[in-house]
Amino acid sequence: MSLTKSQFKQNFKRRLKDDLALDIDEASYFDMYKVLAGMVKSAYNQNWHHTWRSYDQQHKKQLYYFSIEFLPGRMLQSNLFNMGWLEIVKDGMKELGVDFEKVVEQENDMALGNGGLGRLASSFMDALASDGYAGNGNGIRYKYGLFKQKFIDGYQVELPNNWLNEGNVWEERRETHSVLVRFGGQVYLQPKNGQLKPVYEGSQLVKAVPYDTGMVGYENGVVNTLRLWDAEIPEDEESKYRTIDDLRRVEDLTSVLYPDDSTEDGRRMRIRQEYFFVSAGLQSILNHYLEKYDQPLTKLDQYVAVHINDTHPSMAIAELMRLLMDEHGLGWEDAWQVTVNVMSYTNHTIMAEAMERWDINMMQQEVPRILQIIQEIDRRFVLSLEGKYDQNFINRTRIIANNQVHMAHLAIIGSHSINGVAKLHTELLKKEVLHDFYRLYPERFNNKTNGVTLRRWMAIDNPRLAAILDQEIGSDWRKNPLELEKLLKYRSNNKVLDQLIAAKQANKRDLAKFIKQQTGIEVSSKAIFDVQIKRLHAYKRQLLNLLRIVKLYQDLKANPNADIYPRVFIFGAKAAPSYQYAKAVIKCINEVANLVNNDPDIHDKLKVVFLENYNVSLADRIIPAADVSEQISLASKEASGTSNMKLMANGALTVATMDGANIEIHDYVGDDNIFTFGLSSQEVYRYYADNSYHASEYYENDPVIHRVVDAFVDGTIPNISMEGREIFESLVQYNGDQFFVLRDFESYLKAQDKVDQAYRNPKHWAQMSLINTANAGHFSSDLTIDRYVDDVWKLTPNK
Ligand code: 9GP
Repeated sequence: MSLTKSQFKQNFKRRLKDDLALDIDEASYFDMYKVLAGMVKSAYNQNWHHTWRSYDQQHKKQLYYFSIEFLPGRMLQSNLFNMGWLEIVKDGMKELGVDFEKVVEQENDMALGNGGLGRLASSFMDALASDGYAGNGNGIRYKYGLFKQKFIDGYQVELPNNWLNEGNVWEERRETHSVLVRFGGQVYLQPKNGQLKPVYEGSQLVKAVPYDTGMVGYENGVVNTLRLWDAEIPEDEESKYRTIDDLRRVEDLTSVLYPDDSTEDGRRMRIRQEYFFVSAGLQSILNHYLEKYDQPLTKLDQYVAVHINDTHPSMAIAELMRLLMDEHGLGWEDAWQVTVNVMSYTNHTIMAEAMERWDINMMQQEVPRILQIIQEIDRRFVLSLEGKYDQNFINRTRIIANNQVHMAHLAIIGSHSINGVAKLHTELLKKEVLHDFYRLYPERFNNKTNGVTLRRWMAIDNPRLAAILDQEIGSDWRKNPLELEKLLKYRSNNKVLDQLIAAKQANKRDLAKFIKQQTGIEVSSKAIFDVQIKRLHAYKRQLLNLLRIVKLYQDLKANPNADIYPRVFIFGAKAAPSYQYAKAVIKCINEVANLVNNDPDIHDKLKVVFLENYNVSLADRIIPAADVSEQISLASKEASGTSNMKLMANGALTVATMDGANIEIHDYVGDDNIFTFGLSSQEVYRYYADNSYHASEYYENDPVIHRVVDAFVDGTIPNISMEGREIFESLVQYNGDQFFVLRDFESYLKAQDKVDQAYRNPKHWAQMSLINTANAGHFSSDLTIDRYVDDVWKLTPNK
């Protein structure tokens, strides 16, 4: 896919004419985006074709990564980069007098995810292709994806994210690969040719149509496939869709990500969505396998691996059993063996509310045959334990209990590999959360610490940093991330440190400009840019950060000359629409921002900026400019975190609890290059065991905490009478403060004081920052993928 600058300019102008009948001075930025993306796609299409043909010809084992979320973000720049075209196009555009950034900004984020889970799935897509493995994605083509967040009077308001409005240049509708997915009705079993076969009555078929997007590998000619499914009414079933409700139930299948699960309708829709993409994905895998590989289904596990990303796709286990038995005539034992060998599962959280359990009646109504199969898996599981384990153990581990289907249990029992996403998380799974299962299947448990696409977060998003790296250590770090360690040699090199300082300053100026444009808030790039970007959740403790901001505000009001190094607090976070508490925190942050930013006593010492609609393209802008990375979840609660990795790679220093992957970051950079604080996970578990944490005691006995928490109800922070009260009460009750915010507050203040002091010595700060960047290679998703490939999926690289 080689291209020279003059070829690019010529082709670009010609395509503008051929496709849109426009000269360059007549074209809008959106026209240019469409034409450029079209050029990129036609250029990689040949490789795409060649890649899947070669997998088929070589009968390569293929991985299918099933995920309810994918978050590729904008794809134009990353595709250009992976094809080796980015610099040529940037230069060419400049010579054509076109502002390339404006072209890039025309692309709507492909925002089919909520946070770390979806972004991880997309970084795995990039790494699989870049490492040359046959790995594909399988998910849902949501029409609206995750909502668009707006702040109105400081409140989060959710708007539909109509990302497909202007079309999606990257996708390809593959009508001929459509399959039918069956919902509802009654099912009973009838003997047929010596086997029991299901007979369906009153069920409805939905047509699943795949839309494929090429996943371009980094400079290696590999293009894998992300397959996202849309739901339509099948042509010859139209007569069965008579009511508006019927129509809507099909449309809604692919409307939004995470329908509100606080209502029965929402939960029902989630079950339908999960079954829809799982069934469609597995049918298309089997169709392809039988047609192109022409091998018996008993050998499926030699050629196919299916990965269950979090519990949402767990029904894949029952669905593969159904397909193998009902559609292809395998007996239970053969089907089960193949299924367990094909399936593997990653757990991404220990938060109980995220471990899905579905009401058995609802499953009976929506997916009756799947429920039958799950009941049989459960019956056999219980049978296998009887006599060996006591009844309590059996009740704790079985799939169906108290009229609920425990989806994580299904995933564990039906997979050959179960992994957590950071060392601590995997240990907690083994010792606490999934301990019973660890006793049953110790050999299935393994750790795979997450990783991030360093090429995107460093080379594309932070060209200033990348230029310094390329000049000092060469550019191989893009392919071999551990090369970044070579940077350590320059930790005392003043020239390099000065360059790093200058690059960060320039990135901060860019972000300051963007903040001004978006919010009207003026921030100084000389201040510390202190960043917390992640989903809004009580366990992530944005509130801890906010309490400290309130304390600093109170300190400055009491003494306007207090020696506080100027700081800009930057937040980006969405709260789930039905999560009232998280929304209350958003409102409070916004009101504190109003208060602090407009108080003349504060001068420029504190600024608080909450950027709306946090998504991948906003992260692309914020991360290169961060000085401080807030990773302050209660120890044990954050499975891994991935913003911690992106931020350290870009030289931000982490303020960290010993949680998730923070622990591994700490191990690599060493005590002196990270600011740790707070309870350890063992201490948290000890508190749970003896029930001895009483938040009210901290409120009563610590005057600083008292004063700060009172600010939420005494009028110090205006316009938060309801939300302030909610937060106040959650904190000060005897057994309140579920996430130990007050317990960790003092220790957090001390860590932040160290940050304040350390930043005053720019050279030393730059050294610490360099050490973080140099160690970031360990958190590359390329390496994480290598470990999945070797231990779990057993793939071989493409030649
Ligand atoms: O909360 C975890 C986060 O810690 C992790 O980094 C990410 C990717 O593994 O998954 C998140 N989990 C979820 O979004 C839901 O389980």
